[in-house]
Amino acid sequence: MKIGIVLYPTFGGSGVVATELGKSLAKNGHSVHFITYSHPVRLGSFRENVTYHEVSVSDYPLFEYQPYETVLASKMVDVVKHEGLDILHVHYAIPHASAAFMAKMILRSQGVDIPFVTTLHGTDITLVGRDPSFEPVITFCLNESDAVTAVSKSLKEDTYKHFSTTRPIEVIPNFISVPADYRSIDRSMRKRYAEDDEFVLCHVSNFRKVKRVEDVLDVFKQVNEVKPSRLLLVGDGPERYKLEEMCRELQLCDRVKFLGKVRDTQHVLEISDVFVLPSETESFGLAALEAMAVGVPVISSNTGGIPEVNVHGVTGYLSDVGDVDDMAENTLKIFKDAETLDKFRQNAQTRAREFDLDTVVKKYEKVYDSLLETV
Ligand code: GMT
Repeated sequence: MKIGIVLYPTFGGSGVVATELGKSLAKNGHSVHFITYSHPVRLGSFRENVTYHEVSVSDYPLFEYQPYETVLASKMVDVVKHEGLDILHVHYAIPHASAAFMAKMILRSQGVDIPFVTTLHGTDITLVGRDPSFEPVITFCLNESDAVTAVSKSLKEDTYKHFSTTRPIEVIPNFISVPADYRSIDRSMRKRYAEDDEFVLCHVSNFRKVKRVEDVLDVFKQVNEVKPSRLLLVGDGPERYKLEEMCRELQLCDRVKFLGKVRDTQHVLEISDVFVLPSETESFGLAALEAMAVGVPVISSNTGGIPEVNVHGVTGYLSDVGDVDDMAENTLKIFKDAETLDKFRQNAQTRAREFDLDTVVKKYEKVYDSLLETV
């Protein structure tokens, strides 16, 4: 099959899912064409069956805002026609679904029929998409997509709550390729960040308000007062200055390390004892699943799709959004003794296996197959 994948090329979850899906489809023998504005961060170098098509918007003085969506739609038309694509799969509704609809209509006028799948990832529905400045376009695109998928049951419900659509939405969760047993992971790098008797807490995100990274610092402060610990913060974004200042105020600078954007977060997760995800809303929480895959239990809020991933008292703990005292208490429960920590580690990795990459990728292939049967 020849598949066009439209995505954000950044560190964000939707881009990671789209890139890993494309890589896996290419491994399965499909011809995959990534269409976006820069080289996707998780794509890596040259690989079989993968082509990258760059969308580049020229800077004309008349435009106060560059018409990315128009250029993207034109690029889709071009790639579909000249590479002979069978299907388009767009990740994150804004503006990818409306650009896909436009491309589909242009192609139809030229006698080419192509179905497009829209995968909803979270903020395209729960935060940005439901805003009146986007809502009518998103509703229209949901209704016009040939198939719609959402990454959790919670996101599917949110979509029906916020948009007037009755179209079927299939839940296809985020996925992971679970590496070797966590006990065989080389943790020698840990020495550079923590003493043997200290615990390592970790958080990975884009440091937007919705992630509530300040709660991570509050939780860390409380935990560190009882059990000497270190905190590794991975990522960057609008809240970083504020958080660095908060660190100074809390006098935690010697214990907290801001690592910035890291391409391969797995290695940081591997040397961590607990992953903290206190988000305000989170449609799935891919970052938590990535932590669990290397045997790291999760301390999280109980919002959105997180309870579909993190099992309370088994793979970590869930607390109400903003309840940092409960999160700190739960972290200390996990750190109680070596046996308890190990049990949580084991449970986390076992649970992550339920989101196995190959099984989930087959679900997307099934969606493509069913659409191509009806063309
Ligand atoms: O977390 C973000 O803000 C990035 C965002 C994205 O679309 O790039 O992530 C969303 O999609 C991920 C992949 O499906 C989900 O695992 C994240 O939970 C979701 N983020 C939110 O809902 C806030």
